Amino acid sequence: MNQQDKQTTRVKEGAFHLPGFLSLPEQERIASLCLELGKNAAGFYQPVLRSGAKMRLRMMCLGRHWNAKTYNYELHRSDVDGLAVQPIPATLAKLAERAATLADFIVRPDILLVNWYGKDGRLGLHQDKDERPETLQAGIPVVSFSIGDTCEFIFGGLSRSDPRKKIALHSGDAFVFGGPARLCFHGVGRVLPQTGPSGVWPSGRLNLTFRQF
Ligand code: MD6
Ligand code: FE
Repeated sequence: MNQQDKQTTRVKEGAFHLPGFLSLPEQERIASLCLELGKNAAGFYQPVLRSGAKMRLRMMCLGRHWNAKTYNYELHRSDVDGLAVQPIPATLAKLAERAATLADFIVRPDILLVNWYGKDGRLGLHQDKDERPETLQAGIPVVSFSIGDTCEFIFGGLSRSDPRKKIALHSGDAFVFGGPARLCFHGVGRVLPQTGPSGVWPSGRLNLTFRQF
């Protein structure tokens, strides 16, 4: 199937779900790259928030590190082990640029957050607002890829109390939000065990979010 033939579902103005954006070979390539990078010294770790709570996922930041204590981006993982962050593989950034194009956005990703959720993985309702004010103001999108088990993605509005939609994100789906949706609240509810394609990801769900600082 040609990329142009794939559907793009507008969830709200500026927010797009691209089911099946990644082919199975692309998912396999991304998964093995993330596993490889994740085994390096500056690989996966479990972030601890400023409240002292452990996040219910494993994380690896590429390009820049997201500090879970200060919510700032930095070149060394000062809240973890002080190691320098690994770069974003150019092939992955290109794929994210292509997804953004399908949603009529332009992004040059220089940050990639890789999240690995186990069966009890969760991500509370939040806004992505730690990038540069210019980036947020311009509505430059975040592009997300899902690989492995399906999750319940929760997508709300600009206020925490706005109504929310639940969207199932399957292995290979992309989700893009920018423009007027850039600061919408969102989170990850349940991860549905054993729902991913066999042999692509060891267990649970892998999520990649590409951002421009
Ligand atoms: C996740 N994603 O899907 C978490 N943020 O595991 C996010 O928090 C996210 O999917 C910004 C834009 C797209 C996302
Ligand atoms: Fe987010």
